[in-house]
Amino acid sequence: MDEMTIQTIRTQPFSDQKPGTSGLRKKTRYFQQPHYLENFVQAIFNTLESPVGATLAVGGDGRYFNREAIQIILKMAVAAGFSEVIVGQYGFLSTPAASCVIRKYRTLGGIVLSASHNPGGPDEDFGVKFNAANGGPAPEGLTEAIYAASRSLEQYRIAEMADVDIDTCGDYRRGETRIRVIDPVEDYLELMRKLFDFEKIANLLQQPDFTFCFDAMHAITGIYAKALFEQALGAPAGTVINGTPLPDFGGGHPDPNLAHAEELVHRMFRADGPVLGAASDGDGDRNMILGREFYVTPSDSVAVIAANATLIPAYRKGLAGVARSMPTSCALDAVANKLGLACYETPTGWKFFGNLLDAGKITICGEESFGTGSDHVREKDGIWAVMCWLNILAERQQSVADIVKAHWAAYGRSYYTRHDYEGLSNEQGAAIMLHLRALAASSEQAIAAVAEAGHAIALASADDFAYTDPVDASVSRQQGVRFLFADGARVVYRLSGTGTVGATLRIYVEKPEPNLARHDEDTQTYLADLIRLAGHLSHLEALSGRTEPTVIT
Ligand code: G16
Repeated sequence: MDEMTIQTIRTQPFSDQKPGTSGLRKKTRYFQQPHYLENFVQAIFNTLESPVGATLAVGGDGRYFNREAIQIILKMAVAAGFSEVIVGQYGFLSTPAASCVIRKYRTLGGIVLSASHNPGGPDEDFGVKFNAANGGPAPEGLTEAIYAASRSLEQYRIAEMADVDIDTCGDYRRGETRIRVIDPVEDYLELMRKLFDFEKIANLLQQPDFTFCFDAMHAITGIYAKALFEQALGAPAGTVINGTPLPDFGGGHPDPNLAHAEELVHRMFRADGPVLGAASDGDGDRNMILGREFYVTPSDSVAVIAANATLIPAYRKGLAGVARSMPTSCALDAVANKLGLACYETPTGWKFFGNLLDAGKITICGEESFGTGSDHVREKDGIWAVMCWLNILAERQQSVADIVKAHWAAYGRSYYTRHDYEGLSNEQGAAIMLHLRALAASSEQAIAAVAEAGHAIALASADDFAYTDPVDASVSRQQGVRFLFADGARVVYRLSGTGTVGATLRIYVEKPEPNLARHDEDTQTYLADLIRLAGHLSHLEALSGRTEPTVIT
């Protein structure tokens, strides 16, 4: 056995290591400053009950600084006494694949390096998340404990050892620790085989009139999509575009929405475009689904998947229940109502689904922020969502648009949009939320503000969303201010928890439309009155000087 020298490095605590909606995200250079990453990793290790003798999973989305960060984490994991560390080859593991690996090998948890859909590069973003033994994002209690540990940290421990060859699969010994470099795709592929009808999907993908385009946006899903769609399922080579993961995502913004997945959108919105289009984000947990000249909102996507779940082998026996985050549209509720399923409404953040999934209360869940998933892992899963659509298309042999329109006819359509105001100062963001909270707290003032804006429909209620977890009774407050109207319409406001500079205000606007004759209207036009009202209620222009959103989804 090699003798390992463990160094104890004295350090100062950083006061800003509080994880956001999904882990700690900062500018890459900020993460690269001396001791910053090390402090946070040590804070995680100090919070775990017993790293000694346990197994840890490590991987990331391949963005700039991924490789260097992994070597640091390996050295610190050796110093912490883990008996085994499982790391994806090249340092790759998509977020859902990391969740799959943590669950399959029953590790104590995993460190996933990603800033998700945020751009990567020396001047862009980097991030570190810790996932617990269930494979899911650390719940709030754990992130709070990590933050508390980071604030009093005076030293960290790191092994003096040669870098591990993470480009070659195999076992490496460092002191008492075995480091296993594994194929990042294999375990995930095996899981997909258990869930879906590979034969039917392969037949669909080989039909001459079925065309499919998957945009990996130069990010991590390229390796998964090529192995799954092109190799295992026989889709023609070239089905996966932008399929090589690059440290800077080719200079792009790896966020699968209509604004950023430009190449895919360009291919899909033409009369001879592919039948199905899909994209995933930096770390592979988000997805966007498109049909030929047709956009499926994430809120509709999860509703359609839930409504058709019994066509998919893994869900043939039906669903235990479903869940959506509060700002996500109520399309899923309509499905749950009709099918007699429980539908839970959680705060934004995948971590809130973890308890419901672990307790067997829900099978499928989703968020407006391009996240869809099920109990197969404890993260949202972009490739899984695409596989659901492929399986449903293979069974129904209809176009994406026809499936969604039939869905609206059966369950009603919920017109839905999100307007983002990026790049506000923290003060502007805080002022807008402060004003909205006060307004929601006084029904008299809220009713007056609605009337002043000339809105004809009565305000039914307004509040700042608070959530009591039905499993552990923990309470999360201030999760978004909502104004609910008598016709079922909603306007919701919250600040993003995933940005790295300033504040981003998100305004979510929704209105259910049961009348089939009104299902073919333009979303922004249909919702124009509510969008105007949303600006008025928030005093947006007065408090931020803004009149137009930066991104509309
Ligand atoms: C993260 C969380 C999601 C959440 C999203 C929205 O996504 O995992 O559950 O819905 O952030 O974040 P924001 O606070 O910006 O609205 P990801 O893909 O960035 O990990």
